[in-house]
Amino acid sequence: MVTIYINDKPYQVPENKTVLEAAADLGFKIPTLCHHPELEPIGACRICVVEIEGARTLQPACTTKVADGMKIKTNTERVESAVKFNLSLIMSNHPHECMYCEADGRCELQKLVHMYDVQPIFGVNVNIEKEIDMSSPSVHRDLSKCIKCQRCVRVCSEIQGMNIYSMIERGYESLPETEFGVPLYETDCISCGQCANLCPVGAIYEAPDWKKVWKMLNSKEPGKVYVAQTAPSVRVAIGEEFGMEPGSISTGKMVAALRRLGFDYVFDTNFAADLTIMEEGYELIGRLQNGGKFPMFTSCCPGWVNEMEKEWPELREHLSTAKSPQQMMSSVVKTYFAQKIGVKPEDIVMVSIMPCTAKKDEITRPQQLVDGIKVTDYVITTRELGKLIKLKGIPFVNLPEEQYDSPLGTSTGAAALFGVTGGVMEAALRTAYEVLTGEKLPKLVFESVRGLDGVREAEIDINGRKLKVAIAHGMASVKKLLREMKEGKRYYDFVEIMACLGGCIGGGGQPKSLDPDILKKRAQAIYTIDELSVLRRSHENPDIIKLYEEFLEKPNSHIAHHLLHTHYTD
Ligand code: HC1
Ligand code: SF4
Repeated sequence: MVTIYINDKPYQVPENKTVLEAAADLGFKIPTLCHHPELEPIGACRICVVEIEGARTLQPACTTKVADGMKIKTNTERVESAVKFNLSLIMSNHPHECMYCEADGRCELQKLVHMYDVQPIFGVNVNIEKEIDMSSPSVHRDLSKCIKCQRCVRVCSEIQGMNIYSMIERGYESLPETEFGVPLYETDCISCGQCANLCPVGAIYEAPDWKKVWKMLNSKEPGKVYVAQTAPSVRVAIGEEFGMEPGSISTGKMVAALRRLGFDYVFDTNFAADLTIMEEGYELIGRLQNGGKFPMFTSCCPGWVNEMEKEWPELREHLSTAKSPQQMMSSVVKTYFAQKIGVKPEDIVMVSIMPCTAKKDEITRPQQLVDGIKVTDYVITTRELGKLIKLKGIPFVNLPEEQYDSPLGTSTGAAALFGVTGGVMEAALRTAYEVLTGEKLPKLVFESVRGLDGVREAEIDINGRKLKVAIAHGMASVKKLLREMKEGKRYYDFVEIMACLGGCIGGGGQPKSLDPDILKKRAQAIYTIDELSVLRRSHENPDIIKLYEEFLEKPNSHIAHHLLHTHYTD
């Protein structure tokens, strides 16, 4: 520990901390813009400057380490006028289009400008003619709004290991660009949306499909049936859009809000996660009993599927052929459910609410069509749903709790786990173990697959066969694991991959957050949903059992393959 002085008062702090971290731990709020708790600090924006006794110039708190006896001032006039000056420099290079910007209301620059009452003293000098890159169905880029914080560059390289952007030009001309400036969709981008999630302004954002959904719900066509489905991790994050505590479980309010937005039916993607476990679990069981490609990889994360096709084509036959729960749900809705309510598949409009931008990309894949029909019509992110609810003036926090519609609304605790890294594995193991042994699991929770380490592994004994499993999340960790497997340093039977840190709870479409514990809080909420569930094994879901009896016959049947499985391309 060392002693530092903040605004003349002494404090004991750990010696390896930065001034920003130490101050935050002590409750001092230092403003930041380029800083993000997930990323290495670079001190680019100079918004977090503080006075340090003995230093000639103001120092950025994010890159300055504490030292014994250091005297720091965070609240002097000199500091405040430097912050204002730096903000007005940024403002002079940023369009003042807040009212119709995608980031309106959640823009970190907008908040700071308001807080410091900054005026545009240098005028506005922006080339707003810059073309917006809308090549990707997932992520759009309007670089006229870029404030050069480099968060997109850093998250894409440090956390995702993708290196899609690098800074070109210098000073105020500098911009995060793709190699040779090609449109994003022509690069190796996997559509994870992490760059959009960490962008503090509206320079990178999810493709705004909320506009289409808004228009559609405001002019509903007679004879059409409007259906929504909600992914496992949306319910533990959507509350943040309305100021609720991170980790709040808002399932019932979210269902109620979707009905008030105009959806005729609200179904639970978790139901389809149980269905995925049946299809993928039986695929694993089949490979174990009859032989097949090992290791087997999960296939529900579309960012991972994109990465596999682009960089690891030799693994194509190792991926489960099971479609993602999103696509299984939509396939079942436009066949089984359409028949039940007596409407044609083309008269159902299916909207998915997902924490993920790559889900927008997934639905454009030709091999996801069922009998020539696109099963999911629109994907909107958690943030976009928040926007729609606000636009409609729905009082989210005070809504009553409502239930999902039946029969595609029942789900188990195993399905809930899909929303967090390790969850698909845990859900699959619960079913694989009990089906293969014919016995109940002595302990339902697999502690060894839980946690937030980038790569985790476990060994599970099933009927004397030691099943070796691994879990990886955050594409940089995933790539490391795959490289080591390729070099023969690691061997597994079954591997779960999620492109984003934390799994879907950390998806690119989730509410933006600067809380360093955000993933832990959302993960805990997911585990709580599992613990509170009456049913905790996918194969015990009564509506899934009924679906097989009435329609799908059995897991991996011919019809199940037709509707619920896919293939991958080169
Ligand atoms: Fe996910 Fe999935 S868990 S991919 O992370 O398998 O997006 O939440 O919906 O499809 O169920 C995302 C989350 C989600 C699918 C499921
Ligand atoms: Fe990188 Fe993901 Fe952004 Fe693509 S979407 S540029 S892979 S962070």
